[in-house]
Amino acid sequence: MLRKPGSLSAVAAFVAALAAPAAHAEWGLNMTRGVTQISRDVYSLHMTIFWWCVAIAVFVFGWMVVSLVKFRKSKGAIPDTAMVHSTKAEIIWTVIPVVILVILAVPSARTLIQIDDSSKTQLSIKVTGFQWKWQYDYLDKGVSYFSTLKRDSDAARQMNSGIDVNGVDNYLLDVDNPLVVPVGTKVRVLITAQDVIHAWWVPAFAVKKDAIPGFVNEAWFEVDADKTGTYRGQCTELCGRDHGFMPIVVKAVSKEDFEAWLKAKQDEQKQASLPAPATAG
Ligand SMILES: [Cu+2]
Repeated sequence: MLRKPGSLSAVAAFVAALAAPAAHAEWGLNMTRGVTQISRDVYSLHMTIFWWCVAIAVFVFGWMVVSLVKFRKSKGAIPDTAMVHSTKAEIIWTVIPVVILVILAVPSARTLIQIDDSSKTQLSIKVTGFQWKWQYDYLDKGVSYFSTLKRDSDAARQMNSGIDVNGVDNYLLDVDNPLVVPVGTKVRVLITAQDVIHAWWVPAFAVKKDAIPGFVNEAWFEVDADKTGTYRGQCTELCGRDHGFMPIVVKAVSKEDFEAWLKAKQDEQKQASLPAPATAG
């Protein structure tokens, strides 16, 4: 027996995971459905195209297998030398794929246009990638800060640290200062870098953009009004030694909570920029 024990159950689990949408999040086999309209559009596009591919594969391989079995040599099949060219067949196998491509191109183009439409944004944040951290700059709000891998993760990742990483919450996926955004608000992110190329990626928002020194790339997202929560991402452009240690954490909060947070942050940063009080003596 060549088959490894359990391989059948692995196949069954794989099929079950494909069939049950709820399993996707846990298994991470499929795309994230996300918490923005764009991310859901991207997901449904992905699924539509996936099922078209499945149908095409079933048809093409089905036809192939049937032909192989039905017209095999042992059954006395003789190669057809007369029909080496058929204009009719060529037209059919050209027109059908063209029609399928057009059917898929229309919703794809519509979504692409939406992804690029960063008009009427209500809040702009400049995101700058560094080796190996992120800087968030709330434009015209006077708030700017760095977001770095959280201390406990950083300590645990050190060679021979002796710390069990399983005991660290959100190991390598947590930061000291997360990006805070309001839900139900169209947020524009202007993405750039200071040293090498990084990429800012938050799967739940379907946002993934290169951060390139000297360039400003634009993206936007609007978290559903009822989807407050913490969303995580990572740098997705190999940017050097600590590429794996510059995660992204976005906290989506209610508009009121965001205003309160922004106010507190503005006061804190104003305070920090004041000259130090003269010491007595
Ligand atoms: Cu990076």
